[in-house]
Amino acid sequence: MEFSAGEAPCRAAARVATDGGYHPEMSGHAPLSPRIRNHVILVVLMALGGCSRPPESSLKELQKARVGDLEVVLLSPSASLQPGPGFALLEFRDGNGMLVDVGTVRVSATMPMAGSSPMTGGSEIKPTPAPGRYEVATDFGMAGTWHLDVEWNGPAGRGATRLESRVQ
Ligand SMILES: [Cu+2]
Repeated sequence: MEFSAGEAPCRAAARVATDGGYHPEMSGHAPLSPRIRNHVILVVLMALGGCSRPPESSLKELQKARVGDLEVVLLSPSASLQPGPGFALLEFRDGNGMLVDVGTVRVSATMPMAGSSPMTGGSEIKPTPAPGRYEVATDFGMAGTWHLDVEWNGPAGRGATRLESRVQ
């Protein structure tokens, strides 16, 4: 949420767009493809809603889970997932932090509700040109702790894990 003093939010947004919004220290990772970068820019611009909210200067790692040799990482343009339609990235990495192609991935988003069946959220997943990196179109109906159940099946074998993430 930080941009330097005196820098107008709209200018900061332009800077995010130019940078592609990725941690420079995440070397060893393929940079976001132009298509995904545009998607991120679009989402950031939509999220700004006429530059009323400050942009994030990078994607944040929200959650990680280790399954065998694989690390499953949830990333977001903002410090947390947010209610309503949104955007996140899911990455599968090896022990050196390099992306790993895991083939077909499925994600389901549910929220346990006291006294009733779980609430279901949107979590449409699409592969990106970088094998091992997936974009997730999220849609959470309410704030709270959501479960993202992730399953994969492909070159790295078959596996599953659950990421618990705070939507706020
Ligand atoms: Cu709920």
